[in-house]
Amino acid sequence: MGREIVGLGLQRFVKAGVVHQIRSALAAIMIAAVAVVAPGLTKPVSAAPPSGDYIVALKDGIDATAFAAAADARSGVDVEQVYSVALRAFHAHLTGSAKAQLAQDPGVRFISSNRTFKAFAQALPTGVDRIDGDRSTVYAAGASVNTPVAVLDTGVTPDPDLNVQAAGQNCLGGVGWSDLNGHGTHIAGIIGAKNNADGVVGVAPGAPIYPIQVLNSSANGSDASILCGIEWVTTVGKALGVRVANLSAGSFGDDDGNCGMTNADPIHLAICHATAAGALFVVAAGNSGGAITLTVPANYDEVLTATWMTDYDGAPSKISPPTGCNQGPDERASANSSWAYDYDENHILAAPGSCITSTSNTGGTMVMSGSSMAAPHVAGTVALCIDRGACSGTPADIMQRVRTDAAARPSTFGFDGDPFRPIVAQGSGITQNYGYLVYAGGY
Ligand SMILES: [Ca+2]
Ligand SMILES: [Ca+2]
Ligand SMILES: [Ca+2]
Ligand SMILES: [Ca+2]
Repeated sequence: MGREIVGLGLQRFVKAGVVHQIRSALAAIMIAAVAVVAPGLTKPVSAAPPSGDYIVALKDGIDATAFAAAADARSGVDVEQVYSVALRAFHAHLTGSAKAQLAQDPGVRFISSNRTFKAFAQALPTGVDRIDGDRSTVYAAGASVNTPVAVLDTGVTPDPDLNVQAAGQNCLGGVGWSDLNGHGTHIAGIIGAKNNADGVVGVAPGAPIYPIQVLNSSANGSDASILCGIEWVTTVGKALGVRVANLSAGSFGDDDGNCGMTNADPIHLAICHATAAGALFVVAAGNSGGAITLTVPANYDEVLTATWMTDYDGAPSKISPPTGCNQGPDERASANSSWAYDYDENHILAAPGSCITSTSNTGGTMVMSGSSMAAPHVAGTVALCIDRGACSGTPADIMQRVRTDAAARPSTFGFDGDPFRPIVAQGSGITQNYGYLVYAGGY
């Protein structure tokens, strides 16, 4: 029924795809010959497989693998994946009655719908220069960063300009983590492209990149795949020294201020556990143009959220948009970037996200825009800060160190929308907080 992927701490149920087809075929046969009893079948086969897609979160102390196995043996329950470390939970397809039964089980904390997560990029098109990655000690020495970063995204395609590690994880039920979209490879390049004659240079040049494929070729994922990625960070990633994870994707949801235990949010619970285990999650604010209040994980206080500002020339000067890529005025918060109300301003920073050139999954470079591109500028800065010994302590300590260093820059370093020149919505008078521009030049 279940198979443990050795060394990964993940129990994956080998059922998605093939077994479902077999079961459907079996169901068809049984419908054709109603009187036939299938000996040895411990689980009744229903005519239609359970269609409800859920995350079942379990209470502390419950053995998730054993619980999921027992649940899977019941009618109307198809377990797909089990999580034991970042949180105790499993991903399953359930019928309505099976869900109602499970909800009554004393071992169940909550059952939530398996939401869709989408990447925050636009398939359009000199951020490292703008945040002064070119002034870091590593860059000046032509050296490399040794602090690894997990990229939870569409995968990362190996490229001579990237230090992609052999270890990774496919959280979509497939094999390998090559990037068929381009989003993940582009992000990896912003974080850690090598300081050499080729391609581009990242904020943390040469940083080891662990590709964790949680988004498909259309850059969509779900609670289930994201949970698998967080589980990797908390288990294998932790053993490999991964303390920074980039997640440029999100979904609709609230921050309950209680790690998801009040509003049944498995991603929040898992991120709280992963953060307590030492990993800082750097996430994209989103491209809604509105507040991050309704976007997870951007609204969680435990993560470092990157808003998106526009810079075209790698400098605080204001120039016209380049040919073929107009993302609004230079040196302003993007009108499409999500922003924070005052109560969320203590876990945000801004970074360039417009018309960013980085590594392409098909070789060479490509241009992309979005808060997806802002987050890796911040994640790279965090890796650089840890690598140079300026950042230490808990994820919260590290987050506040890079925020404090950004805030210490003179106002001339910043942009329209930062705390020196806030953008206040006309009419409502609400301040749209984007945070200070992240600064990599001091490490
Ligand atoms: Ca510069
Ligand atoms: Ca390079
Ligand atoms: Ca919040
Ligand atoms: Ca500029």
